[in-house]
Amino acid sequence: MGRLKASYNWLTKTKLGFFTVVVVFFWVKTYLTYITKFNLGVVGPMQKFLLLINPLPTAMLLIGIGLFFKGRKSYWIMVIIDFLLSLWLFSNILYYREFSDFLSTSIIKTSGSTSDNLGKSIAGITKGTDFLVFLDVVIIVLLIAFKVFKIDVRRLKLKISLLIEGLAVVLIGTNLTMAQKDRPGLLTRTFDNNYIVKYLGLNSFAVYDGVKTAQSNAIMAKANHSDLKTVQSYIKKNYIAPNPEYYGVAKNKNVLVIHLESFQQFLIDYKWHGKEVTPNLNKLYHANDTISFDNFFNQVGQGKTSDAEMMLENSIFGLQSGSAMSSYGTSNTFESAPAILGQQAGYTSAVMHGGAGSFWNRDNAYKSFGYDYFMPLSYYQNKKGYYLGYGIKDKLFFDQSIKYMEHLPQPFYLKMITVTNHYPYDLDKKNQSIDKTDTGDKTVDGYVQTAHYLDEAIGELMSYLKKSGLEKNTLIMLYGDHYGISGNHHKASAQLLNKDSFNNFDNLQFQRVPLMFHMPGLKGGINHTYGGEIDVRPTLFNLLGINDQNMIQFGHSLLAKNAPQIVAQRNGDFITPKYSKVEGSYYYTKSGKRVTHPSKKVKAQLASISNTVTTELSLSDRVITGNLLRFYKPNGFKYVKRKNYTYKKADSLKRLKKAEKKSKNSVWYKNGKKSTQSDFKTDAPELKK
Ligand code: GP9
Ligand code: MN
Repeated sequence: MGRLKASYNWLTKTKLGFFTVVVVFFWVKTYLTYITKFNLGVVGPMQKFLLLINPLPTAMLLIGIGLFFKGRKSYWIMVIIDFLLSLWLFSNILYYREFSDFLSTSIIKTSGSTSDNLGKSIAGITKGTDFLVFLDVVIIVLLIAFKVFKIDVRRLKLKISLLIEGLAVVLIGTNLTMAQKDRPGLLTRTFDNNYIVKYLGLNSFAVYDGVKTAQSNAIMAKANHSDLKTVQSYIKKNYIAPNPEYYGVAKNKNVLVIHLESFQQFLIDYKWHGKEVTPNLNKLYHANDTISFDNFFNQVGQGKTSDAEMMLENSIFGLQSGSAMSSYGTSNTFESAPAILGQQAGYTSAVMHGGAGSFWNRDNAYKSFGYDYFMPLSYYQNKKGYYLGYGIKDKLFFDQSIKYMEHLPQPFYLKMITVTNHYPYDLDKKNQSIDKTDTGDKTVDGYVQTAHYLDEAIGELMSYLKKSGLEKNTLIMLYGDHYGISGNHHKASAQLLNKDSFNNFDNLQFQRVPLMFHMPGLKGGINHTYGGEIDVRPTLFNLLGINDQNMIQFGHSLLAKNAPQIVAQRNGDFITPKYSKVEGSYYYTKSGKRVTHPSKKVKAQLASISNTVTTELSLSDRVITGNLLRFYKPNGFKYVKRKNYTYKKADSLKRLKKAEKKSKNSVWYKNGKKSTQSDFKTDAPELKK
């Protein structure tokens, strides 16, 4: 009894006791908010533990500021900080409800009060329970007012205040270390704000985001018109005209971009236990009306998928570290494929993806790119067993995408991002229909299984496109975004390729991914031109007959007879038909032999290629980090206004309906206003009754 009383007295009569109450209340409520208001996808004991503890250190640190003051002031400062933190929590609850993402500095700065209609709809989206985040503040104020808390006017020893703040800092460090261990690259790779909140908490996210924004703003502020001029003159000098034979052969066709997750070129025609791993893609690859590239490389850096997307939509490289789409997708000006196609040729643009909209900042970056519609996971039914890794399984994803695809006004530019063939390649039994490989490397052996699954899903989609008649007026582009088997699996890679050894040179060659353009009547064949993701947009525009001569872009049409065929890697390595550079050493691309005693001439040649590569990478970086496109409006191009875009499901679908009515040419419309859903046949076990 005495102990209890003593504790009660300590809590109510001392400043440290008061601090403890405020912090613990804040901690508990933040945790409850995490689990009831956000959808952070917490899995495993480590993530659960970090989610539980992460509100504590920053609460201690920030509310602890009050400890440095004397008398009543000290109490009120703690209460005010507590209130401000709660207000931040509250704002994030509302923002999250609309956008499944957290408030960031660039959102606040670029949205102002009108865009995203956030201001207008606040009343509409607020729920009564949201206000509970203020409950503890109210209680604490009342307890002070009714003198349950006795103000302890003594000044706390500086040593103690410092000790508490120091402890908070140590806890933040520990939290960070544990988080980085569970998720390497958490802060550098910038995949998803949800991840940072999940691991480090809402307040740490705010600080992290603020610091990052301040750093990039400083660089951006220094950039000016003359930087743009430098880039522009380089691009002009190196311009390569598209291939006239192919120019506009797909004019006004729909463009269906199929993103083959983690799909490497070696899988094409690959057999395991006598069975083709990807029969449907193989058929497409060899079809007479498919242009297939067999020396096409991914060029991604840490931003993986998002770097691929950045290059494909903009013909601008990702960054040396982090993801350009995450770090600059919200704030920068872009002149991207969907905007150009929309403005120059009346295309309706959309992305469909069975994963979280916030991943790689897609929900914001797509607006900057000018995508009319973005259908992420929230547009899809996600029943038990549907989801694997980063999104719902590909067959289920395609099946559920038909009902959106068939309503798009034509011509459309639609990107479908698959996700099942993603590390760790761990497909459920029911969906496995080919044996695992037997290298003994756990992270490698499932790869053929998920790739096979993806291929089956593509087969189902292709049948739909044929049946519904869509194939006839659609240019289908398929590409692999990046490696599936990383450079840490040399032994297993050698086994898969039936080679005696596998070195860094082999690994560079292993970065080949598919690129195919398929359209009935297209003059196809296997094209051996060397190229990379940076070249996709100019190649696509070549086929579509879109003039991109005045665009800031670093790639060239791979159909051009005089394509430069220098494929840069993000780290400065490169591949050309003759030479490859791997971690500073040169090799002959065909034989894989080291270039040991280069003649003067060869030396000069190698230096010149290296120079081209580093120049292009650094000019591209300047475009992104200096936000240089804000200084350049190509003739006839209208800047994209982010605030004109919303991807909220109800609004978007309403808008789509209106657009469809106006265009009268969607697939649904042309099918006598009947759905083509039944043309999609799937053997997905999840849908079997
Ligand atoms: C998630 C998916 C995966 O939405 O695109 O991205 P990745 O890990 O491949 O970069
Ligand atoms: Mn990817």
